[in-house]
Amino acid sequence: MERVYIGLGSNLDTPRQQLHSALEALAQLPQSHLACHSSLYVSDPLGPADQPRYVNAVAALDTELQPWALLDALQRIEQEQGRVRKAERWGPRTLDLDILLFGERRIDDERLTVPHYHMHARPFVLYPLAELAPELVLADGRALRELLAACPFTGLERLPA
Ligand code: A4P
Ligand code: MG
Repeated sequence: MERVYIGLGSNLDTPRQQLHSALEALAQLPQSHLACHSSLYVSDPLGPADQPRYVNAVAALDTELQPWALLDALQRIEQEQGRVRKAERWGPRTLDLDILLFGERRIDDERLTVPHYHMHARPFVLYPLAELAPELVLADGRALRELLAACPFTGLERLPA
């Protein structure tokens, strides 16, 4: 079993409902156990500003799946929830599921970059992750606490449970 952290994001078609459905789908994954998830956060869009605000969260999954099998499963969930991949980078989406961390592994191939390349400076990733694992230290030795200290809680709003 390895502990995986998954970032969830949506800014189209009732984003909160998208995240709740995605969490239910994560709980159904084979060879896996959904351990817990953070609160939901409303966040200002990073990238093109002419898109709705996002709802973001982080989930902790314990899994026997290999990273690429997990990625397949996450992309299937995105598809089932109506994700249409567009050319525009960082554009609006019904559901985005990113593998943030996969145990201590470091992966860099044509399909997967783990740790996720932008997580270190994104408040909508770091603050929810800190709810689940405040003492976390990344494989590169950086402590989550240090990353948080350099990442102001701005453009972010934690939703009540
Ligand atoms: N891929 C590589 N590494 C990973 C990984 N660790 N987890 C590859 C998941 N996928 C990974 O993904 C493109 C390819 O990345 C996949 O085919 C997979 O093989 P995608 O989901 O089709 O593309 P994307 O998400 O549009 O691109 P990208 O660059 O991953 O965007 P981000 O970084 O996910 O940003 N603002 C707020 N407030 N909240 C957000 O959640 N999200 C984005 C998307 C922009 N602005 C945002 C938010
Ligand atoms: Mg993505």
